[in-house]
Amino acid sequence: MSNQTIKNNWTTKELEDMYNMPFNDLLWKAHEIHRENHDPNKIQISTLMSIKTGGCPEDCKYCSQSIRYDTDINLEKTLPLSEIIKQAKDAKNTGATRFCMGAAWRNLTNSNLAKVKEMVKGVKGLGLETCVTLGMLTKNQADELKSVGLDYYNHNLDTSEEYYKKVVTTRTYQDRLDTIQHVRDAGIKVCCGGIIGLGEDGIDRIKLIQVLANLDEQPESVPINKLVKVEGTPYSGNLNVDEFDFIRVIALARIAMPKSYVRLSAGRDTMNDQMQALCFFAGANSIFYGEELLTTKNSTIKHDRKLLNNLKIKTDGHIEQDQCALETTSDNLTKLSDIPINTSNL
Ligand code: SAM
Ligand code: DTB
Ligand code: SF4
Repeated sequence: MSNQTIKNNWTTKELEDMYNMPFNDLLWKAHEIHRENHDPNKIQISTLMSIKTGGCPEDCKYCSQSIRYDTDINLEKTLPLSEIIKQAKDAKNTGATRFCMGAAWRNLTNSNLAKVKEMVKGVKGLGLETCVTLGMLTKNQADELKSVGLDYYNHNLDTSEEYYKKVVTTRTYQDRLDTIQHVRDAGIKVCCGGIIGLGEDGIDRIKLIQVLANLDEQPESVPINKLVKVEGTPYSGNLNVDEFDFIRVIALARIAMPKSYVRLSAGRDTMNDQMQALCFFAGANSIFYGEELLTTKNSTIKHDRKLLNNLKIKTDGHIEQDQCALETTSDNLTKLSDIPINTSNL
C-alpha cells in the first residue's frame, strides 16, 4: 500500500480534464493508482438485505420504494431479528464479509433505533462486518449505532448538488451532508456514492466525485450504482447509460479517492462480463454479492463466481477458488451451483 497523502482540494477543472482524457490514458492512470493502493486481484464482497421494504414518504425519482409511485413491490413491515440473522448466516455461508441492511425510511425513529441496535449486535455476533442504510440520522442516533459496534453507514449523495434538486424534492443535499457528518463524527465508517443514469450530465458526475473526494475524510466505501429502471418510477424510461462513460466515472473515483473501496453496485446484472472486467481494471474493488439487492435483482451468485474465477479475482470471503477452478474447465454453470460452500471456518 502506498503512503501517498490524500488530496481533498480537487477542483472541478482538474477532475473534468481527467474525465475527458483519452480512454486508455484515463484507465492507465486509474489502474496505476489502484495498484499502488490495493491488491488489483482482490475484491471485497457485501450482501444486501431489505429489512423494511416500501412505503417510503420520500420522492426519490429512481426508487421503487417511494409511496408516491405505483411500483410492483411487496410492502413489508420491519422484519423480525430472527429472519435477519438467518439471512446474515446464509450470506456468510455464501461468501460475504459485510452484511448491509437497508430500510425504506426517510429517517430513523427512536423505536426503530432500538430494533436496529439489536440487529447490528446479532449480525456482528456472526463475525460479519455490519452496514446499515436507514435514511437521515441525528448525531445522537449515530452515537447510539456506534455504541453497538456498527462498522459502516451508507448514505448516498447520488449526484451533483445542482442536479439533486431535480431527483429528490423532499430533502436537500445539505440534509444528506449533515447525516454523513454525524456518521463521521460518531466514528462510523462512511459509505457514500451515487447513481449514474438519472439523466444527469457528465459535469454532475464529476461534481459528485468532487464532493466525495473533498470531504474532510474521504468515504471508506464509494458505491457507484447504475440506475435500475424500475417500472412505475419517473425514471423508468431513462436513456441507457453509455458504458464507457460509466467506466470513466469508476476510474475518476479511483484516482480522486485512492484508498477508498469503489463498489460496483446496483445494475451489475445489466453489465456484461467484459464491462465489469474493465470496471475492475479501472479501480472497482467491491461488489454486492447475492441474488437480490433491496427490491431488484442482482447478478446471480453462480454467474459472479464464474466471472471472478475467469478473471482470477480473489475475494475477502469464503468463496473457494479451487471449487470455482473446477468449473472453469468444464464451463458448466449448472454444476457450479451444486458445489457446496466450505463452511469449516464459519
Ligand atoms: N432510504 C435510505 C436512503 O435513501 O438513504 C436507504 C435505502 S436507499 C434504497 C439506498 C440507496 O440505494 C439510495 O440512496 C440510492 O443511491 C440507491 N438506489 C435506490 N434505488 C435505486 C435504483 N433504482 N437504481 C440504482 N440505485 C438505487
Ligand atoms: C447503494 O449504493 N446501493 C445499494 C445500497 N447502497 C443500499 C442499494 C441499491 C438498490 C437498488 C434498487 C433496489 O434493489 O431497490
Ligand atoms: Fe425512500 Fe431511500 Fe427510496 Fe428515497 S431512496 S424513496 S429515501 S427508500
